[in-house]
Amino acid sequence: MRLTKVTLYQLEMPLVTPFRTSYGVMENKNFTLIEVEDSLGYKGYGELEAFTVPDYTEETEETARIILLRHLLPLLKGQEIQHPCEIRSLFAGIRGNEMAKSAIETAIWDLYGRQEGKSIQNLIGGVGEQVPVGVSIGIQPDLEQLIQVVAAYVAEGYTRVKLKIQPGFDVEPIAAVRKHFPDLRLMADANSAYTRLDLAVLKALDLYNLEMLEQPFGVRDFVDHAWLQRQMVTRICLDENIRCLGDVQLAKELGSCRGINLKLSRVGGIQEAIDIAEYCQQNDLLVWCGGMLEAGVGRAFNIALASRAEFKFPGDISASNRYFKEDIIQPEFQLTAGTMTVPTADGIGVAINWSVVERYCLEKTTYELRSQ
Ligand code: OSB
Ligand code: MG
Repeated sequence: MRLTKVTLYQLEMPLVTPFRTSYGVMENKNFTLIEVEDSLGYKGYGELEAFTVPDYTEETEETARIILLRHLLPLLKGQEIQHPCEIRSLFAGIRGNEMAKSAIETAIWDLYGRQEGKSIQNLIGGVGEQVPVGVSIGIQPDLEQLIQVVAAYVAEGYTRVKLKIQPGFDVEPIAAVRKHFPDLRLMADANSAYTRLDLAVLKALDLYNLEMLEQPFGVRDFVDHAWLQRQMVTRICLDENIRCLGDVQLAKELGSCRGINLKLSRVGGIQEAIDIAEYCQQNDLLVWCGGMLEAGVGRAFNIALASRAEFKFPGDISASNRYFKEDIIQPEFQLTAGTMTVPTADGIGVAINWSVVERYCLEKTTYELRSQ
């Protein structure tokens, strides 16, 4: 394929409920929908998932758009692409900026799938019709509301619940949820809010039969996480630390964790995500699919990825209506008996709902890739 044009749709979509983590509160999902087009007229779609504020990772939706327009798209000019697996090496000279890379890499996978008449699931080696999923729940104003929110998601059928924690909202909420839901598959995500000084609080979480404790320490703290894992029974899982396969290998060698939250946008795209999944499988790390509050296009890639055999734990992949009043795709993703159905049509297997895109679009930018 030879790409001719890339269109960026900058969107702002209100979340149905604000999402609070230890970083702060998100009320909208600001992201860019990427459309790539080739010389035969085929199109493909990807999402740029970087958040508005550089707290979760260094990239923001703005910086990632700049990297994309000034540094990544120019590398595609005049390129004859045989297969999307070539994109990673094409971008290798640009350091970091994984979410910018992933946005365009995934869009090219979608275009390739549509051209070849194959689904993303099929192209990347996924199997099965359904993937079991969980839900990630933001920090709530009080314990009563927390229990209500958990009860509502459990009633909907989510098979695993992740609670956001932070200093002052940790052992108590976990204990309360565990008391109300003795058999629930439960885990906690601290989003880097703790340090070594909080050992007593973190060790207290060992009492609640948690599936995992996600990212208690800072994003470079491989050594501190290893120190903590040696003292905790609960499986530690890394999220923010993991940007590439090398980070996973480092974590494994040091013993920093026993689980990996894998987000393809955080590791630069599908190719790197597959390598990480394979490494985790071979090295006894529990790998599972995380989320970035994606809209439908990003979600479609996550579902396809989570259908690979290495993924044996329910992902942070909830239904469209858990995030948005209306999604940018048709049909929307729905929860069926605690699972999401993997699309089987060409590419991501869902159509763009253009009236929704138009409603939430703040700005549209077109980039021409024709070489002359
Ligand atoms: O740490 O996984 C995280 C959302 C925003 C920032 C960080 C995280 C999250 C989630 C969302 O947990 C999971 C989802 O998309 O449902
Ligand atoms: Mg996390």
